[in-house]
Amino acid sequence: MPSHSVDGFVREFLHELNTNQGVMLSRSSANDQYLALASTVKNYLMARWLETGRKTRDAKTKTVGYLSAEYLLGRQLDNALLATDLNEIATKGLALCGLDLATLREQEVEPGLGNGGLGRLAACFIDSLATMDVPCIGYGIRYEYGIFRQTFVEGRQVEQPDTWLALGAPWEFPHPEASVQVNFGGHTEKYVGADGRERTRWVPAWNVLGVPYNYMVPGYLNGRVNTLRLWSAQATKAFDLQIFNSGDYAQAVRAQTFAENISKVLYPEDSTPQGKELRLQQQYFFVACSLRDFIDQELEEDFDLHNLADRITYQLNDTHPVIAVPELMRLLIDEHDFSWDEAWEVTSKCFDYTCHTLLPEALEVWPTELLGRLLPRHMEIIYQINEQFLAEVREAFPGDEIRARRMSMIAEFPERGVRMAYLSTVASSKVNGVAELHSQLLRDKVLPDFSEMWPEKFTNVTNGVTPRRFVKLSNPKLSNLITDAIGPGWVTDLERLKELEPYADVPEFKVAFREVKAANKARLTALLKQRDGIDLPDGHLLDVMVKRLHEYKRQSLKLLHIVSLYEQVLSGKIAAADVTPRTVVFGAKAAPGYKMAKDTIHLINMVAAKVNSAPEIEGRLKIAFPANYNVTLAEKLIPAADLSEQISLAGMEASGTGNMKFALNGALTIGTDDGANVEIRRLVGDKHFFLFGMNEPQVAELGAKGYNPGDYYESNQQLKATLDLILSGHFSDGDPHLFDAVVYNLLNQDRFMALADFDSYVEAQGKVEERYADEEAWTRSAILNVARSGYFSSDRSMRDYLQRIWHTSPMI
Ligand code: 26V
Repeated sequence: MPSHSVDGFVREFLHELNTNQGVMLSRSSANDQYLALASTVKNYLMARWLETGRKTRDAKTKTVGYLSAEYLLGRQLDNALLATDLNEIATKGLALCGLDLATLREQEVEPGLGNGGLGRLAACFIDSLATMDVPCIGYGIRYEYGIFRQTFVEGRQVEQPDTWLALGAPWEFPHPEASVQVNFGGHTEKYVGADGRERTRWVPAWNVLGVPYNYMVPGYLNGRVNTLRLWSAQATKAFDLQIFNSGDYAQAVRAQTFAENISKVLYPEDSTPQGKELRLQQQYFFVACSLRDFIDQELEEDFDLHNLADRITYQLNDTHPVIAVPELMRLLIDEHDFSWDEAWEVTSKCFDYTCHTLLPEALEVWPTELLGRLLPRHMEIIYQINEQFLAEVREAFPGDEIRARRMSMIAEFPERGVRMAYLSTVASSKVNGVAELHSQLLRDKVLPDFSEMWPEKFTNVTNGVTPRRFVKLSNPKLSNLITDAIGPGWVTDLERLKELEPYADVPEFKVAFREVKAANKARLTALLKQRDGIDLPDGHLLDVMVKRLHEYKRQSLKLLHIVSLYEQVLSGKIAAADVTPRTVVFGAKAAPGYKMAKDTIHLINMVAAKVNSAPEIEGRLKIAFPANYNVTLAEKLIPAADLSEQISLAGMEASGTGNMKFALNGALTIGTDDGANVEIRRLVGDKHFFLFGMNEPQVAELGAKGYNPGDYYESNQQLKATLDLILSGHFSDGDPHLFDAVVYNLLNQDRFMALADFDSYVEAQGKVEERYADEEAWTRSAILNVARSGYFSSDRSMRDYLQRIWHTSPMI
């Protein structure tokens, strides 16, 4: 390992600059310098990485195989510097070279290989496992283009490709020599083996290569470096041969492109599965590579696969990787001569499933026509698993044929399709939701028959977030304040934040806490100015709603609140001087095909243009909507926030993880009784959380009774005035119909009951303003939010999975 000294660091850095980038310092670009710096830091991690691999292989313990189609990693450099404790040395060393670490950091384009919560959770989990010294391999896809870059053109979202690899990819280690072949299409044949047993042979029609790219996953100051292995698709030799033989060069090159398309781009939809063939190809591609990789590369050559479950436990991050189940069956039966029962015995011990949603339309169902065409052998195996499972159902519930049909993995309407959540549930040892309420609703509403049949299969693991990235790295000033008060142990033992509780009543601490918040706001102000040309006013309550744009998350409710305040000032119902100075920050990407979400973004931007320049408001209300919300921006935004908006319709947000990040950074939450909000409120205390709106049973009741949003419009004058102002064309340059789709959707349908919760929301915002006016009381609440949120560390989530699901433990 290079030496932990400034001199040693400088030597290493200049060496990398000269030999890797091939430039001398005086001629190097900022990108050269960033790439050399990344290589330098990697060198410090290398020995630990190799040693981790050796140690884990030798110990022959159980590894966690985290299977996820998404990893929303965020920038790597800072995290690597933190894990190696090199920040200070790097700062000094670079300064000796006349360079500034902060400038080089800005060069990095974050790997945005995920859509939102689910992908970010995967990134937090692998960070925690490394920090807790648990062997884990994260498996996924190396998308050439991650989540699109969002820009606004005249207030409308426009998507640009995310070219995260364009300027070099210093964090990855490709291993083409360890490529894996993946087959697709064709048909199956029956034949009789040498032992007289009937066998099946899959005769595929085409194949691609999966090339593994390894990424380091460093634990925090503990010497462990786990691996994230992402697969990239490449054409196989067969394609090259075609080029050689067929003479149709152009056709052959097109075929090559076809193969490489598989890992080309992340699908930006995260709620309505499009049933696209390419997406199914992606899912099978990375899962087939990952299973083969573990067996071939990680296990001893003579390992008896009957004992596979002793060495790996696969976690299915939603249903996206569940095709791994029939794939493992196929490997064991067709390639390793297992009987069906032997194969099922092993397979059913290897998988556990996490569900991340409750929206019925987000549950994946693959048409049998498509699945059968792309993966004929897997389709057969799924039918057979289903048959075996339905026999079990009939035995457990004799005569209840309706139930058996309900529980079938094969849906008959609107077309024949495989219900991937059912397959996941049947094949898994444990099924978990991601917050207490969500797990309960999963049992009661999504999978009631299954939880009745196997009550012990269902469990909850409440999500968490990594305190390394989302406190220590993103909020260094708060981190120092905490460490000064209670010592540094909290970074890996977040429940110790409890020790801060008494400080909520210590005047000097409260002053220092406010200074931290003010400094974080100043940092954000500078960033938004430079990044987006946005001016954040001083002294405002900073009210932040950042998350994917979805109707169920109700960005429209937040918008109605702003428009309502604005309308009251315009119409003279309240004086501008009586409005609490407030800046609302939105950050949100909409799926490119999600019209309502895109219209909502447009509306927010149009309202912003009007409100921000209205002289009547006297600068007391401001909307900021920086484009392209991502992990990098979150790290600056969250530490600056006063108020965290978590306002989904109760029963819709599985957990939320942004809510946890805000609380840990000293923002107060205004939120519904939904997802992990329930647990946040219970832990931080009622008084320090602004609850509003219907709870889940009330939502269900109103839905059953028949919800009519028009009633709320007619009976609530302020709500009416607010919607009428939008309908008048006030925000749409006089075109009164521009936002008809959004407004009439609220008035006529309002599936997520924003109008029903409007009054209660506005009332709760009143309480926010009251508390904010009392600086001491607000600070006290904010400190208590930090002190009482230690439970939401992803280290705790990982401990729960280890004990209750994976039955394994850290390496000693
Ligand atoms: C679903 C789909 C559906 C098919 C099209 C592609 C696609 C891609 C991703 C997803 C997953 C969406 C589910 C999701 O992200 N759920 C979020 O998971 C978070 C972590 O558990 C949780 O905090 C959020 O409440 C939940 O919405």
